[in-house]
Amino acid sequence: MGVTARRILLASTPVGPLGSGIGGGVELTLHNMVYGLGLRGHHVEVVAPSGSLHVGERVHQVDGALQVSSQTQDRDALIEMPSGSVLAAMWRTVSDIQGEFDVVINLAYDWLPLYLTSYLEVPVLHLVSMGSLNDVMDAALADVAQQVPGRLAAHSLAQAETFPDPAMFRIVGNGIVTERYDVQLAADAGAALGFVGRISPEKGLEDVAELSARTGRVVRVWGMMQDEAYWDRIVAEHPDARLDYRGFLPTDELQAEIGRCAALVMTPKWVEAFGNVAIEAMATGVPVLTYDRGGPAEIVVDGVTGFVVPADDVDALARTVGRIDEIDRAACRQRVDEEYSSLAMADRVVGWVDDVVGAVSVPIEA
Ligand code: HBI
Repeated sequence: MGVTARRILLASTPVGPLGSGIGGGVELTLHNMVYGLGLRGHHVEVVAPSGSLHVGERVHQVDGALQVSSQTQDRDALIEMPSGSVLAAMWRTVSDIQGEFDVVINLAYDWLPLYLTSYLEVPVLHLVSMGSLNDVMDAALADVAQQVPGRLAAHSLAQAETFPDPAMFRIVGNGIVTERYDVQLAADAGAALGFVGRISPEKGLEDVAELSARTGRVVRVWGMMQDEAYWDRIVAEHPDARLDYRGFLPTDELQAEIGRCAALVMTPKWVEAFGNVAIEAMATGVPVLTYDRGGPAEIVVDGVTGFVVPADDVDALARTVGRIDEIDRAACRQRVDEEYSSLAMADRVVGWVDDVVGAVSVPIEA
């Protein structure tokens, strides 16, 4: 019997058009879901702010004022809806076309889609992209969990645990298009370490500088220079650190550069909901040295695909640098192929959809 073809509508983030990079990890997640679900024979369309790149069978491009990022809000921030809101217009489109779909999966970290969940005929699922940020969102998520259980998913247990009731969330991990990553089974002897992430305080670059100073290893740093003052302060405070800032690279170039590193270092100071860079590095065969905090600590298999040390313990991190050669780089890639490929993620998403939508919709011919 053929696989049941699902007609899936993905509602993107309202903070920026697809391809602008403003949506950060959500863009990577959406692209990967479209690719994996398409590979499995499902019909996927997207609703996104106008100016978005084409992706999937069709992108419904919606005009309107972009939403302010939740990350800039504090805990008691009120929900802001700009006049001419693109988010409101996106969900008017969702409502207009809902009859053509078996399910809508929302990727926006916003109040409106949550509130609309029980007012649409089509089942709406929410893949929550960040940890708990403010009280209004926490309450809206709790309302959805109470009204229609089973509709919320998170990328990692650590992310779910930032909310009052972690049990509200199904954990679905994440995935990347592994075909875009070339595994490099050997690094140059004494090769540099790598760091990938926005240059911003929550990424803990001061610990990376400390690590470089203690081990004498060069750390190549890739990422958008979001906070120049922060960077300058770190360089000034760590004269012995050997940090080699290499700017922001698109995925295809970045993966080739990461693949030449001896290991990727992750020193998150906040709870990363997932940590896509960990699976991107492992996909190129590169072990990951990370703090036991957030998503990366659930991705790295300690001693197999890298090492997990107590959070903020730079000494422990420095000791793992001397153990990098214990890791089989092929095992890093294998772990990604098994757990974090587009198909593995798509299968977890379809399993979630099946549990919510249940009955068969349109069988694909065998
Ligand atoms: N803020 N309001 C809002 N909505 C989003 O969907 C959103 C955001 N801030 C950041 C963000 N999405 C993504 O960059 C992260 O979820 C990865």
